[in-house]
Amino acid sequence: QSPRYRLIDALHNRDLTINYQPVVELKSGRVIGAEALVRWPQPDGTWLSPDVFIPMAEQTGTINQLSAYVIERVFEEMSDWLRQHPDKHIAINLAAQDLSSTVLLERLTRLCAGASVATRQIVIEMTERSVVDPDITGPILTRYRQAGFRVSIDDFGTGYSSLSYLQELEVDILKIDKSFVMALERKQVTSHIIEIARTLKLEMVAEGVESPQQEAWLCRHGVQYGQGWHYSKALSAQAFMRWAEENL
Ligand code: G
Ligand code: G
Ligand code: MN
Ligand code: NA
Repeated sequence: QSPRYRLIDALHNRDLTINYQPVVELKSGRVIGAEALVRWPQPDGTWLSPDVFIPMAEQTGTINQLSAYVIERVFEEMSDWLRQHPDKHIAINLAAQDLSSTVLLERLTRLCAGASVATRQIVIEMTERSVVDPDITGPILTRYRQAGFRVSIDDFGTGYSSLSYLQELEVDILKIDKSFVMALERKQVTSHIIEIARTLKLEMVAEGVESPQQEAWLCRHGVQYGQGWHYSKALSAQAFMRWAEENL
């Protein structure tokens, strides 16, 4: 069976699970939300990494189905929690192809309304590299923001965004890629990225925070939020909600 059909089967069987990695305010350690990360459990008990099957889904035209599934699961698992914590958010990763039409936007809007979750509690994450054609993606992102959703640029610094391009896109949040957080020896590049975010008045989330030293450096440089193994790895919905109760 081809990987494409295995994925379609897995979606029909609801085999894919969602883990939630806490996002915290760096200076207090308090949870502000989580990033939803999809996992594909295999028959032998291992997980297949999204780094492997997301590109495959993009290439075989199954990404829209996968993203719709992820969104649905997030609402099943997290809408009660979001309603109970109206100041917290869940970030959902979308691919470029998801942003070529308003189908998912309409779906998300309906899900929020049906679950009494505020649209600002859902953050759309898209990697910098997925904005292949800003002329198409830009207007759709604008529609998301008009509907109240927040938009975050993922893996920032690994693509080719220029300042003017970012200004045009009107995003809310920049996520500093973990490669920059890990290599704080390349402090100049990281400082530059932070400066760009500050200039554009964007919120910043640092990814891959693994040590108190990294946390202190980021705090000192004005980064407000972070996620990483220093706080928690990605957890099941139940485990995340327990973790969050301890870190409100
Ligand atoms: O959690 P992990 O480090 O294995 O994730 C690997 C990559 O897969 C990350 O870049 C993440 O953004 C991406 N990813 C995880 N879940 C999803 C998802 O539901 N949709 C999309 N498009 N990408 C995802
Ligand atoms: O969306 P994105 O590609 O950034 O997804 C986050 C990825 O980073 C996930 O694959 C997750 O497992 C991984 N990750 C999360 N926290 C850490 C961390 O502290 N260190 C490292 N090396 N990887 C992390
Ligand atoms: Mn992400
Ligand atoms: Na990333």
